[in-house]
Amino acid sequence: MIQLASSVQTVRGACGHDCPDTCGWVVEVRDGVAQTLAGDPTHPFTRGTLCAKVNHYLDRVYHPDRVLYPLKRAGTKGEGKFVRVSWDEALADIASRWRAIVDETGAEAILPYSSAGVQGLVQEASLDRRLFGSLGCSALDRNICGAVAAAGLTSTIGTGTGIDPEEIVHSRYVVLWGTNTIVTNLHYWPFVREAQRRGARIVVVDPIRTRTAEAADWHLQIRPGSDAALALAMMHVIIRDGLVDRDYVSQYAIGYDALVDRVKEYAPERVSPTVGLPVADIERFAREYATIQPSLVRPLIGIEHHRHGAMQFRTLACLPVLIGAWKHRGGGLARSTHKLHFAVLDMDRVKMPEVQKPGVRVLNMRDLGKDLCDTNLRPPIRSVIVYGANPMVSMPNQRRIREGLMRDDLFTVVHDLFVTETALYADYVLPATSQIEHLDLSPAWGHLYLALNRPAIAPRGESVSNTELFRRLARALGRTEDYLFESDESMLRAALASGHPWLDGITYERLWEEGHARLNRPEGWMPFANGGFATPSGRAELYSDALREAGHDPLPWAGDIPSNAGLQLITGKQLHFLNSGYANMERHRRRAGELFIEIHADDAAARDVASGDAVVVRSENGEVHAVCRVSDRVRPGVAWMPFGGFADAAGERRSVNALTAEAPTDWGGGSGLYDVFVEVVHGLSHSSRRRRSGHHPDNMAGGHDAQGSHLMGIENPPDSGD
Ligand SMILES: Nc1nc2c(c(=O)[nH]1)N[C@H]1C(S)=C(S)[C@@H](COP(=O)(O)OP(=O)(O)OC[C@H]3O[C@@H](n4cnc5c(=O)[nH]c(N)nc54)[C@H](O)[C@@H]3O)O[C@H]1N2
Ligand SMILES: Nc1nc2c(c(=O)[nH]1)N[C@H]1C(S)=C(S)[C@@H](COP(=O)(O)OP(=O)(O)OC[C@H]3O[C@@H](n4cnc5c(=O)[nH]c(N)nc54)[C@H](O)[C@@H]3O)O[C@H]1N2
Ligand SMILES: [Mo]
Repeated sequence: MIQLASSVQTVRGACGHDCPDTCGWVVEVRDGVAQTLAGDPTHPFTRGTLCAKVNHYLDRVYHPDRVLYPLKRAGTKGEGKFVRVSWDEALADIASRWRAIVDETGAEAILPYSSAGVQGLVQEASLDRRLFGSLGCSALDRNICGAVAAAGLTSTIGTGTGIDPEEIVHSRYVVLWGTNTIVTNLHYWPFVREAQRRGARIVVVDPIRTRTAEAADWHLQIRPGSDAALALAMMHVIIRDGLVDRDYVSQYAIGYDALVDRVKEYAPERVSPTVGLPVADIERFAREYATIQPSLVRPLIGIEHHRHGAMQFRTLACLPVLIGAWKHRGGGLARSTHKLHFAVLDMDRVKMPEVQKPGVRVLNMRDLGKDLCDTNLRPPIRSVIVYGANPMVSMPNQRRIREGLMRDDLFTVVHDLFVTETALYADYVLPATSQIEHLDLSPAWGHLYLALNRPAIAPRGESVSNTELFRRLARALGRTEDYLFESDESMLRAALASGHPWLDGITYERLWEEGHARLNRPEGWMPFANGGFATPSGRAELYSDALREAGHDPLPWAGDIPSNAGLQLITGKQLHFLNSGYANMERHRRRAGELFIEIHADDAAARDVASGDAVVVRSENGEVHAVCRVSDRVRPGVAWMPFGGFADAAGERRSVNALTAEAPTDWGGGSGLYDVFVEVVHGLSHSSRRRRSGHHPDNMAGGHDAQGSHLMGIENPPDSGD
């Protein structure tokens, strides 16, 4: 620690939120109390600024509603009445309930349910995998985010990642394809701007005119779910006009001739109504993309939440192959860097697959409601422990999840910092530490900097980190194996000791001193400049036997694009919330405003609703109350609602996932969250719900939250929202 004054210390850490930026931060602590938390100016990605949420992270740490002690349910499930109990009492009760379940129905009746609420090497997934894995509990397919994108890309290029995203500055044509960089990946924006400054054209493909689309050089407002059709039309033009890199394709790809046949069906004239773009735009986009090199496709996850999500990503991945974009520095495709970190760290040493019982059943996280309510499931789920996740808000079919969590015979434990929408249904709520109260190593999915998160203050109240919780549970269950009690530091050191050259010189001690280090990717690293795709054939697979064998179309395909009488509802990330988080904080709720739905003027007129009207939004699965916003950010036939932990206007904490269904994707195990169609009708208290004006539609930062926005290269910070 750097000693500033006798009792003031500064401690470096890293943000643990589920976000590609994984910012480095510096916490100033006086007498054991954190005074300030600011972006680390030495971190090349963070550049000294945080974001509209984490600027207020200390308000979360010291929030009066923090759960500081174990709580036991005192009312009915969902009612939110709890009493404080000791850790000993809670642990003893949980252990005895679990022992009984294991004896009666086997450990598979217990479902550990976690997501990426805390991202980090040991807090996200380590001792839990060892404990629950060795008990033989049901395993969880954690595929709601990124897995479908990765699976789709992998079928074409053998990986879900691509070039180092920082290489974008060498690109001359950048396609932000289904990603809202300014809102979800803010610290990447300066790199996009730098590319633009050096002459790159920035194109956004998104059905919504997001802040990012507004800031780009060109916005292609595509129909949702039709990206593969657009990519196929581009390939049609590229092939028709002789813009294929024949050398690259013949050396490093397979299936070219089959692709040529396939794209014949996708002439721009035919595709235009499907994608909702003029023929001239498709032609121009294809030609610019192919001829202005290096060109870069940058998707994150927006496209994957559709029933053909994997096929869409697989199809996108054909584009840079066809034009040989991988040969140019800054060219190709750049998506999550998750794999680059986790491939070099020794993750087996952390998760210890060898102690995990093989052959246990695997349940998909998106199916939580379905599985909890399934009376035919053998064994039934009799207990669920939720940590780092808030499925009542974030998983599809909220009504069914609630129905499941209401079951009298379900024993539910939730470990979190707050009594979340999910924790309301718990038998026990156990207090979790915040990121400034525990140790972790923080790999990033948006860049190559690996950071060490050092605890800056002691755990508040009786809160414990995830790893400490699992040690306590193991002890309460009478387990004695050393591997269940390994310290955080020991696991982190072991993970760093993989011997991988990209980790050379990146030691625990160095990270302790410097806070972060960039993986040693070689200067000018271009993973596929000379082929080397990790597919079954070793080449980029424009035609895939593996897909054919798995029962999918072996060639890129547009999919059957959903259509329906209603409005297709896209729900997306927003500035003031981090997934379900921050909705419990007054200032963030105020800035985000009431739950709203944006629809186009034509659709509003057809339904006789106007901006400010209270409306009920209905799908086949459920309904939520919202305020109507008539907006030209959306195209006719498409509606947008913000995803997050809102209390809906009826005050029932219904989230947008009250409208969605479990609907699996083609492959990759995700959910077609955005394939839902809704209707909008007048709500009850119509006149009383006239909206205040002044909220920017994209929840863009303003006022104090815009702090540092000039550094991010965002001009004209919009209105403040309050
Ligand atoms: N402020 C903030 N930042 C966040 C988060 C947050 O909640 N708040 N969440 C974090 C998480 S967990 C994630 S995964 C990332 C996600 O980061 P992104 O992938 O950038 O964000 P999303 O909002 O999921 O989707 C991106 C865009 O995809 C568009 N989209 C939807 N359907 C389609 C389609 O069919 N085609 C095309 N072309 N575009 C489509 C949406 O309109 C949206 O603008 O953000 C992270 N960062
Ligand atoms: N309709 C719709 N649904 C979506 C999406 C969408 O765009 N639209 N996006 C999807 C995506 S991309 C994602 S990633 C998921 C996110 O879904 P979740 O992962 O369920 O959402 P989070 O809000 O990130 O939940 C994290 C929880 O972890 C808690 N937490 C934070 N730190 C710790 C810790 O150290 N220990 C413990 N025990 N708990 C901690 C937080 O307080 C919070 O309650 O939602 C998905 N659902
Ligand atoms: Mo996500």
